[in-house]
Amino acid sequence: MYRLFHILCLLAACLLLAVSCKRTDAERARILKIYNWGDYIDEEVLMEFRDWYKEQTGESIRIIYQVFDINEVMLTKIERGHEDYDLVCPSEYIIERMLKNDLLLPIDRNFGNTPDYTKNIAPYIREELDKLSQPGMSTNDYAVAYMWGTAGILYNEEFVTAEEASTWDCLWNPYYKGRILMKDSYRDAYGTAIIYAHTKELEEGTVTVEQLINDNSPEAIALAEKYLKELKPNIAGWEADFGKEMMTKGKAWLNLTWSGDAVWAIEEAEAVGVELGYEVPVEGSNIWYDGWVIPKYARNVKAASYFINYMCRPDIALRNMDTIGYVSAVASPEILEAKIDPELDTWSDLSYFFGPEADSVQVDPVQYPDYSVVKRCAMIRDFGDRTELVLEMWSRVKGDNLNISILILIFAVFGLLFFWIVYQRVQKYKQKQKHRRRRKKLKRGL
Ligand code: N2P
Repeated sequence: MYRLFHILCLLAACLLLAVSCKRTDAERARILKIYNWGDYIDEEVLMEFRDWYKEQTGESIRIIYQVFDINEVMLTKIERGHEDYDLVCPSEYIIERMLKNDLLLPIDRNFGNTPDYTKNIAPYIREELDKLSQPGMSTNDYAVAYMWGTAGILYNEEFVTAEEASTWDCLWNPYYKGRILMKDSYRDAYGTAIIYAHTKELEEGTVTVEQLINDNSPEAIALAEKYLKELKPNIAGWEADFGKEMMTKGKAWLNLTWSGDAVWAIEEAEAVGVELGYEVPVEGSNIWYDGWVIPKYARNVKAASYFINYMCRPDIALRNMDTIGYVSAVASPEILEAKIDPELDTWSDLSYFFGPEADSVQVDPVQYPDYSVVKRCAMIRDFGDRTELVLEMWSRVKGDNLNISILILIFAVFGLLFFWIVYQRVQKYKQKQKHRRRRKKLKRGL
């Protein structure tokens, strides 16, 4: 009887657990969990997704939105699988790593009656992302590009000329000591240092930017370290997102940053009478692509795919671009039309992105780089097992490891002190006990 009662209890517990899990799943199906870069979306666009999703699917959705500033921070979370994000927005080299490590789910483009807006992505970007494909896995089945851009130099025109900013050399110029900000992004720092170290070979045409920024041999890492350490006295800070503000306020004069942040900063600075410019140095630079992916641990893949599709609607892409300053990967005629500014006195060749009719258009060259700029840039690939070595070098340059050593030293000193105090107390206690025992013995003797 007692045994039967036990079995019944166990069955009831299992049933309860199953019901509660089901309920959690059903609850989770009404949530979309997004992990994106900070300042990387128009918040109204984000909120309006709920209504659009309801219109398209008849289902309600609640959004949980979290942000990061550094690719590697996001990657660690995804690799550990502690968070069940439905959507994340890594850069191309992280997408490559995620593909290699089988961390992603393919994107289901079966949108029922809803048009497939992902077809609006520029063929140029698809081709670039395709280079990251792994055996049996095409990147474009697992990632849809969101924003893209270049790494370059944002400069204050009052203190730096466009000519000076058009070569990486300015970053090493002691005249700018303490006036330079650098993105806290190891790949941009690495690429810049290695490109600058080979200025002569690049001029002679014996190496390409692509070869250089993807050379992760111990010699290349050591060379980048040497150059970055030489540059360090000039650096006022490694920034994730405060660079734009420091530049608009005139506190820093030069910032190695991304084109979209530059667009934003140039506009903000203009409003307060500060003139900022942006150059992609003549030696060449890094061109990057961020894309939406669905991690393996996602729990609402349907809403995630719909969100990706929504992001590719030309009107939505435009609103995002206007708010954040970055360039959408969507290349539809509406976007080109909206971006043409007849007051501009520069004409760019954007045929590589918008098609042949865009070979000479008046479009902001900071946002959309001219073809000549794109040609001198290259994409940084995943460094695989060598990533750790480059990250260690980056920590040595920034001095993070020094801080860790100091911390270890502090812990060691306090630890020793603690043990010494405990040891002293134990000794005192032992002595007291000894005295007590002796006194007792003496008393007994009397
Ligand atoms: C915006 C971050 C942009 C990411 N704050 C560039 N890869």
